Amino acid sequence: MRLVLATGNPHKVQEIEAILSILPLREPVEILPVRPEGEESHPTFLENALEKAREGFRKTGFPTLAEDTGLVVDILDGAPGLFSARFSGTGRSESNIQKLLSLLPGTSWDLRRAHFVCYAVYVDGERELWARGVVHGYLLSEPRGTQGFGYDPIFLYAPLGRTFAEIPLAWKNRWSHRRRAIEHLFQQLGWLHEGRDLP
Ligand code: ITT
Repeated sequence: MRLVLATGNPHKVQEIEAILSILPLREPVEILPVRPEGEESHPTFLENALEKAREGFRKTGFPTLAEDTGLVVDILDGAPGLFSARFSGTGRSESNIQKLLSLLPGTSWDLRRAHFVCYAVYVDGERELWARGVVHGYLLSEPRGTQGFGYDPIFLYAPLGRTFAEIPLAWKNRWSHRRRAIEHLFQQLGWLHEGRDLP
């Protein structure tokens, strides 16, 4: 089956292809990336994801998957949140990270709680379905690791004691917000064999 993926972010394409390769799909899914043109100006992640998915379906006529993701920091009232991509105004991850670190008020772990949230949406002209995935962690005071993208180098996944940039993609995909959202979405669609142990 062909599934359009409405995103302009090549890292997401790579991650989602890898996630699909580990899910117990009833039939193979071929990803077709299409770049959305909308502004992501809605007040919620869900509405932003919905707009991207609807646009992908409108342009291609194929069932479309889109997702909107953000890093949510409790002590900063949820920032960078919806503004995760353009937090520093440059669009560069290094600058976004530096701005975020400069805003953190202290070093205690309690002040450094954060989570990634991902809303994944599926649109096919008849159905519009969505699912949410979350992963909790802590922000380090300096980036560590070279894998992943975006805020991964400062996002410490506590059970491993490593950042998402210090582990292989296959590991990130076991626990990530994106994996959880997509797996739940595909369960709703009935695309997964049930009852199998997943990696
Ligand atoms: P599309 O909207 O075209 O899909 P985007 O890069 O604008 O791509 P989002 O708005 O969903 O995607 O994501 C906002 C930013 O959040 C993104 O640019 C990254 O900096 C960061 N981000 C998203 N997913 C991430 C992940 O898994 N790990 C680290 N940072 C992530």
